[in-house]
Amino acid sequence: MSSSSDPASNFPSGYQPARVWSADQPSGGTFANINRPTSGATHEKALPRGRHPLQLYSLGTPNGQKVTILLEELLAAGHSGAEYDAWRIDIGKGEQFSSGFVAVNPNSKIPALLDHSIDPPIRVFESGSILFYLAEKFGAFLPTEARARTETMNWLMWQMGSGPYLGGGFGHFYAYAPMKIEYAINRFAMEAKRLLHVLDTRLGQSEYLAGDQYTIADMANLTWYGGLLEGAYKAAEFLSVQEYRNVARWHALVGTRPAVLRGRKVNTAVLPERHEASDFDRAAP
Ligand SMILES: N[C@@H](CCC(=O)N[C@@H](CS)C(=O)NCC(=O)O)C(=O)O
Repeated sequence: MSSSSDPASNFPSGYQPARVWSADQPSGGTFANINRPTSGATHEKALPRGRHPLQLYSLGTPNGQKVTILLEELLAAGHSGAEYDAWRIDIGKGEQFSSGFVAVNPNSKIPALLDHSIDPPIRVFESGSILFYLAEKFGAFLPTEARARTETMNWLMWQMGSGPYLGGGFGHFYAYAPMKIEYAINRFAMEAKRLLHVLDTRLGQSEYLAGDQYTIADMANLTWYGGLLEGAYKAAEFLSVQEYRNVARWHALVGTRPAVLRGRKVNTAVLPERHEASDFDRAAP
């Protein structure tokens, strides 16, 4: 007899899960064709290398933009050692599964960074780890005083933990999934709005997330939550994003910084690769 706690009790008609899942089950939808249930390289290919010590392998998505925002902010603040080459990794074509990329990030996701200023080079993966690494390396956008530093890391880790609910949960089921599932959309819309409210409440207490200083925590959160205000997943009306006044204030403050605007262009269609500051002059508007 089935019960509400029995997972077999409520499947759509015609669908009975196999006793043991296998990868040939149809899933469809955006990104389905590049997914596998295993990790590792699918093909041999070395990564390109430019002339700067920092080599970034990325794409202009919210996770990628966090890093290029920080690099542009570092350069704007006079840290010339933050010059970088940003190579575009086309995740739709499976470039994250090349042997070169996997050696830098065994998780096959952008962004990934190689720092050649140290021999042998240091690899850095996970966008939060890259932000922390660069902020520490250059002593910028990460306060040294314990309370502000910890608050920065709190909000950075909060973003890293909540991002998958926003993107992989809400964004996936609302915008990308090939069939719209009411239960999934309601579950993750609830969570997306709860997260927006957490952010809005915090930004009602201080100018920036960590207090009175602009930090890597703002950069990490801007591309995701600012992105929602800008219409990510075409969900601004659905989530009533205009309700979050403090988020809107912060978005206007941080999102219009020249370095932020530059960083958000890198590895997108308007500027597929970035090797020099002058590349922005040639970027499509
Ligand atoms: N937790 C990771 C997530 C990175 C991530 O999900 N990257 C996506 C693009 S935003 C990706 O590379 N997807 C390719 C794939 O799933 O194969 C981070 O913050 O760096």
